[in-house]
Amino acid sequence: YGEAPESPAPAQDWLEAHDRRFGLFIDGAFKKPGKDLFETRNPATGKRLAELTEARPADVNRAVASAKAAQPEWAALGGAGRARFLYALARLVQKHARLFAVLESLDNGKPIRESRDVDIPLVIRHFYHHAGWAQVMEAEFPGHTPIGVAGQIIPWNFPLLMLAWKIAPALATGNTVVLKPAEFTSLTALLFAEICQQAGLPPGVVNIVTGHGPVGEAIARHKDVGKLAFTGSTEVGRHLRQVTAGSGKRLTLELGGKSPFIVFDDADLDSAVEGIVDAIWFNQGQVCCAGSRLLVQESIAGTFYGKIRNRMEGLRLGDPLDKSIDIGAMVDPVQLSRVEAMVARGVEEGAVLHQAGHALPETGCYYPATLMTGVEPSDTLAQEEIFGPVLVAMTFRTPAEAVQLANNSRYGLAASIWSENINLALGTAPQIKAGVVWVNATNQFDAAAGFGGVRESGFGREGGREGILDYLTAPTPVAPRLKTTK
Ligand code: TXE
Repeated sequence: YGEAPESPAPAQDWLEAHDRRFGLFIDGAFKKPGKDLFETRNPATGKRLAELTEARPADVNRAVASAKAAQPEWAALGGAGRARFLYALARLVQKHARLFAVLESLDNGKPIRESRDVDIPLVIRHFYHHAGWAQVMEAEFPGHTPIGVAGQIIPWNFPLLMLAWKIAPALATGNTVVLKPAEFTSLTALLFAEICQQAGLPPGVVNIVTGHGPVGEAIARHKDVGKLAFTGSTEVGRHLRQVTAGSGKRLTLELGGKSPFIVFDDADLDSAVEGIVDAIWFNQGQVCCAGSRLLVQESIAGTFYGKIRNRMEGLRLGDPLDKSIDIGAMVDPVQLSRVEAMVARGVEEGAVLHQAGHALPETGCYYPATLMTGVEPSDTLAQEEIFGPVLVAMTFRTPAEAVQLANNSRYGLAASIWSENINLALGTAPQIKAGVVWVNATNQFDAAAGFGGVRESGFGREGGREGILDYLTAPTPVAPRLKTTK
């Protein structure tokens, strides 16, 4: 790929072609930009990228009405008919992969290496995978029916990937969609709307409405939305559960996490350090399943911390479009100050701060790779989601203590175990309360595997068979006919 920075030109050209002002995508067409606009900025420079429309309640009503009107015909196409569109969407994202990757990095601040090699390829895979499901839908799920209109609200940490996780299974199963991207990162969703037009997707099957929290809430409350899928903070997830209670809506929530990363004394420590890089410095730690709580066996803690600190110094932080960068910008100044405040609080509570000596750029939302040691299990740092490049370390003596510490959390999204003793690793894994447990690995995602949490990390699964079932209504059981004898 070469060493020169990736050029922002394709994304800038695309933005210019739209005069840097976007309307809502409803009923297969872009509406004129509204009167109430808000800005989306590049967090690496602070510069404005574009203005977006804040949807009004009437817009949400129109989007839902369009999705509702389109749904019966979309379902009637049958799985094979819908698969053709999902394949077309996959191929078109592939065709415009570079534009998507650059736009994502400009809007979100993530390193281009990640958007290019992780986010966008996983998006494409997700659409291909669900095209496959669509083709076998009737054979695999006889008698199941789509729910109808799916309302979908997504966060800013993996903007296009979260869109794919939501839209692909909904379309495969015959539902239609009203999706709200996060206010900080709506651009790739709007580019995706154009892709829907290019694919010839029938109007109303996908609607994209931009705006802040209240727009999401209007979707959640709408009587014609039969299913709500939300990924975001635990606080908003809890609120949406209350809002939808008693409405008969199906709900799936993918919320926060504080995932343990457990290192036993016999682990391959160098591999485990690379695991840490992926677990907590990937996407600046803004990952729901980030391995943010390091639990390390006491006898090797000193050695392991030394290795981590060494590796931290080797990480490169800076311009997200620079192809050699490991750590880009955090998404927004508010998120950055939230991380700064939590680290300051941790230091007040007695934690020891180790930060890489990166030269931080003068402008932009940058935060250095950070390790906090001397943390107690009950400390704020050990309990609250930080959602930044901050690893919080604690020690344990025995496997039982590791399990007890791992489960000492209100969350349960993911966990990672490192040991060369496969019996120890596989014996420990099922004792951990989490939606997924990785062994000698971390942050492994696949469209074929259901992803989701337990406890306050939410419920429902995205991906795989379980993800499909979350968008279907099970057939009504028919009572067996009894033979009657006269
Ligand atoms: O999340 P919000 P924020 C965590 C992470 C982060 C914190 C706050 O700890 O620091 O949450 O981030 C929409 N009704 N995660 O404030 O507000 C909102 O517009 C309906 C973890 O950005 O939950 C956006 O589209 N929708 C997480 C989406 O919800 C509402 C990823 C998420 O934003 C709404 C993001 C309302 N009342 C943050 N209020 C993960 N699990 O990966 C807001 N929204």
